[in-house]
Amino acid sequence: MKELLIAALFVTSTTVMAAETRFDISIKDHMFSPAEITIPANQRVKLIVSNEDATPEEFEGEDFTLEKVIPGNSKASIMVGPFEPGRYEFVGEFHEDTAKGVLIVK
Ligand SMILES: [Cu+2]
Repeated sequence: MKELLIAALFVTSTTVMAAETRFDISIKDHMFSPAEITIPANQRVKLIVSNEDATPEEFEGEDFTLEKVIPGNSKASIMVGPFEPGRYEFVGEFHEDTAKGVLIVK
């Protein structure tokens, strides 16, 4: 778990270059939508994670190393990969009972 202050420095603008491979995920009622995202193997992709809840959430990889706190009502740009084909689970660490998701890498 990272300090909110530090994490806030990593929350970037959502301006995205057209050439980037980008996937949008939202958090609402402490659940990810979509909860399954299919991404291409062997390339770095950008996840735009929009936290629509008023409370902060921490996007945390279960099967990969990544932690980022997303303050309430804000968006974060998160780079993941490159991954081998497979399933890579992630959670919202602050609400792990409901905030679960998986990257399907093909
Ligand atoms: Cu953590």
